[in-house]
Amino acid sequence: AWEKYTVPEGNDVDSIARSIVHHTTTTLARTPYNMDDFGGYQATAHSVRDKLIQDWNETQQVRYGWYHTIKDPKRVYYLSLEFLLGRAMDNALLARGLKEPYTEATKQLGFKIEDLLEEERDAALGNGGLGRLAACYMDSLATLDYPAWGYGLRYTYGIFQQKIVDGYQNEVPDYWLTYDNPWELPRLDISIEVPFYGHVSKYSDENGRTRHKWEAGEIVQAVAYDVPIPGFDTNNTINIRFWSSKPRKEFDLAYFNSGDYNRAVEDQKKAENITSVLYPNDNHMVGKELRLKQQYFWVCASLHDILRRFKKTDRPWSEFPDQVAIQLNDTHPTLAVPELMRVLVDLEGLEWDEAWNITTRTFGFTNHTVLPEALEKWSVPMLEHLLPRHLQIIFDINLYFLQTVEKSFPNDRDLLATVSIIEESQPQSVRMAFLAVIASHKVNGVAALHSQIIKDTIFAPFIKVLGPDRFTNKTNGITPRRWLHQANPDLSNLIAKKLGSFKFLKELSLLDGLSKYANDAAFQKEWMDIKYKNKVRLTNLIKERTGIEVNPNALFDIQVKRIHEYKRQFMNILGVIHRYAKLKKMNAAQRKEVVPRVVIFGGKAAPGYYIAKLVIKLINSVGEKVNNDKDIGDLLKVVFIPDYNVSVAEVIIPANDISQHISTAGTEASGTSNMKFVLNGGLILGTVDGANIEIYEEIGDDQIFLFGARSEQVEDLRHVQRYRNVPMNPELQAVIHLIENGTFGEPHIFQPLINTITVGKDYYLISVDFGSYLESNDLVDEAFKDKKAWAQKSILCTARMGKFSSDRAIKEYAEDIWNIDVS
Ligand code: 26W
Repeated sequence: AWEKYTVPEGNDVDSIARSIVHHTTTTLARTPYNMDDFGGYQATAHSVRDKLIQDWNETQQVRYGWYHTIKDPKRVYYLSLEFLLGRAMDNALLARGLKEPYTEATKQLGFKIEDLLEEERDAALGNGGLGRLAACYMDSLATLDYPAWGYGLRYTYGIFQQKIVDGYQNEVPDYWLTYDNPWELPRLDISIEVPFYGHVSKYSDENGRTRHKWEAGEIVQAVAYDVPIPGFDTNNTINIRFWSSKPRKEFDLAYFNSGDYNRAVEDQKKAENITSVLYPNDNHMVGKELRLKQQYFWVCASLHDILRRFKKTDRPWSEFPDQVAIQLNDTHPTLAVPELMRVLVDLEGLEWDEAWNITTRTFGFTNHTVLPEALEKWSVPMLEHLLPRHLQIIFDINLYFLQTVEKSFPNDRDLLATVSIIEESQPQSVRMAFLAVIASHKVNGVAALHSQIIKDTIFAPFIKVLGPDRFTNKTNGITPRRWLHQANPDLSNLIAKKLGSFKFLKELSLLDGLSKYANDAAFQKEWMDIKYKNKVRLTNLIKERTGIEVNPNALFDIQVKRIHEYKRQFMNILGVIHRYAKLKKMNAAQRKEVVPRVVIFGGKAAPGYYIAKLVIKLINSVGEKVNNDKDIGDLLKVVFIPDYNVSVAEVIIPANDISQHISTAGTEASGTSNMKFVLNGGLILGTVDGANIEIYEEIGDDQIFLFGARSEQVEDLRHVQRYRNVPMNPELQAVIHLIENGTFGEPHIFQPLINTITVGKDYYLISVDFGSYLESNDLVDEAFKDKKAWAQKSILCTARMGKFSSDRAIKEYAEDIWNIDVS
C-alpha cells in the first residue's frame, strides 16, 4: 500500500512554492505574513532537504542494495576528523538543477534567493586544507556514483570565528547549531557504545588459547547524525555520518544510590565534552587527552558501524577487504588499526595473522604533511591509561613487524630503532604515521613532489623494509562544481556558452576547448568583464567587512590560507613594506608608471600560535599606515579580510588577478587553493613547491611566476644560515629597519617576529628568497600592464586546469587503492 501514497513532489515553480509555504507554517510554525530572510532561508532549506532525503533513500536502499545482499558492492569509507563543507543550499540546488525554479518560487513569495543563500551559516568542521579536501572528495564520490560514505565528528563548536580587534585576532566560539540544522538527519536510533579506560584481563578459551578481555571503566554513547551529499547531475546522494557523544541513558547507579548526585551528573557532562569542540590547530600536534578521546570515540563508533553492516551479509571475515575499503585521512584515525585488530582477535576469535592480513588489505593511508611538529605521537602512558588493550596490540604489531625486519636485515639494530613504532623518548611515544604505514596496503602523498619527499625523508627506511610499491602519489584535486560553477556562475555560464554545454563540470579536461579563443578579442572582453564584476563583488565585501575602499581596476593580489610560518605571509607583508617604501621615494612621473595593487590577506591563526598572531597584527598595522597615506592613494592598499572561511572564499577566489602560494620549498604538501585560483582565471606567484609544480607543468611558464630556492637546496641553505655569518638580504634589512624605527607603530610589539629571521636564523628562509620574490613581483606588474596579453593568460589558466578536478583524483584512488567500481 505504501507505493500508492509515495507521490514525489513536483519540481515546477508552483509545487516548490507550495512546499516552502508548507514548511513555513508547519516545520517553522510561522505565518507567511511575518517572515524575514532567515525564516525564508529555513523554509526553503527544508523544502530542498525533502528532495535530498528522497534521493538519499533511493541511493542507499535501492542503488547500493542496502538491504539486498545481491547488490552489495564494495564500499569505501573515508575517515576524516574534519569536513569543511561550507554552505549546503546553493550546492544542492545546483546539483539537482533546481536553482531556476527555486529562484522563481522564492521570488513569488517576496524573497531574493541571493539574500536567502546568505542566511546560511557555514558548516565549518575543519581547519583548512585537509578538511576542505575531504569535502571536495565527497562531492566527487557522489557525482561519480561511487558507493562511499564519510565518517566524522559532529562538533558542537566548529572552527572559531575570527574577529579583528585593534589589529589583533580575537577568537569567538562558533556555536553553529543555535538554530536547527536542516542539513543533518538525526539518527537517534543508531547509537554505539564506546568504552574507555579500565583494564585488560586474560583468560583461556575452550581451545585452550589465551584471549584478552578489556573491561572498560567508562562507556560513552555515540549517536549518529547523517548529512546527505548530493552528486551533481545524478541522483546519487551519499552520506557523511557524524557522531555526537551523549552520556549513556542510565546514570552511574552506584554513585547515584550512594547519594553522590554531583559525581553521577559530572560523568554525564564529561561524556558530552568529547564532541564539543574542533581542535583549532592546523599542522601542529598538541598531545591533549581529550583529543585522543575524540579520535578513539570516532574511530570506534565508525568501525563498529561498518562491521555491523558487513555482518548483516553473512560473509566470512576473509571477504571483509573485498567489501570494505577504509581510507585514513592523515594519521588522525589510525586507532582504527588496533581497534580492527581487537575486534577480529579478541571479540571474533580470529588468529592474529589472519586478522593482520585482513587489516592491511582494508586500510589505505594518506599523508598530508611533513612538518615535524605536525606528526602525531601519543605518549605511551596516556594511551595505556585511556586504551589499555590498544596499547598492547600496538606493541604486538610492532613486535611482529620488527621480527620480520630482523629476519631480512639481521643485526641492523639502527634500522630496527628507526622503523620502530615506539619512539624511545621520555616517556615512550607511539609514532602514529609509522603505525599507519605498516598497517596500510597503500600510502600516498598529495602531490608529486610531496610523495617523493615522504619517500626520501620521513618514510625512507620503510622503502627498504616494505618495498617501493607501498608508496604512491595521488595529486589533490578540487570540485569544479563549487569552485567554478557555484562560486563564479557568470564565468561558468560563459564557458558553457562557448563550449556548447556544461559537460566540462563533470569532465574538466573539456576546458581545453577554450584555448583556441584565448586570443579572440571579443571573448577576452567578455572574460575580463566577468573578472571585473567579480572584483566589484569583492570590493563590496571588503568595504562591508573592513571599511576599506579599494579600486577594482587595481591588480588584486591575494593570499588566503591558514596563517603559518611555513606559508610565509610574513614574507608577503615584508614585500608590501618594501613596495610602500619604494613608492614613497618616487616622483610623480615615476608614479604614473606604477601598477596600482590591492594586497589582500585572509586566514586564521591557531589561538595558541603567538608568532602567527603577530603576523596578523603586522599586516593590519601596515594596512593602517599605507591605506591612510594620502600620498599613496590607490597605488597600494593592504587589506586583511576577517574570518576567512569557505563562503568568503567563494567571493574572494573569482576576483583574483594573482594569488600567492609562497611556502618554503618542500613544506606545503600540495595546497589546493592554488588550483581554485587558477581555475578562476588567475595567475600564480609561487615557490617551486607542492602542487604549484604540477600546475606549472599544465599551464606553462607564461602563466605562473615561480621563484625561490628549490626543495633540494633547503637543507644546505638552512645549515648555512645557521652556522655561517651570512649577511641579510639588504632590501630585507631596509624593511626590517622601517619596522624597528616605528613606521608601523610600537616596534617592540614586532620584535619576536623579527627575531624569527634574525636571532631564530630564518628557518623558513625568508632572507634567502626575498630578492627573487621582489623580482617576481616586478615581473607581475610588468605583465599586468599588457591588458590583452593578461586576458590571454587568464583564459589559458582556466583552459589548462583539467587535471586538477577532484574527479580525476577520486578515480585514481578508486582504481589504485580502493578497488571499487561505480554503482
Ligand atoms: C595533529 C594536528 C594536525 C592537524 C591537521 C596535523 C596536521 C593536520 C593537517 C594534516 C594539516 C593539513 O591540512 N595539511 C594540508 O593538507 C592539504 C590537503 O592535502 C594540503 O593541500 C596542504 O598542503 C597541507 O598543508
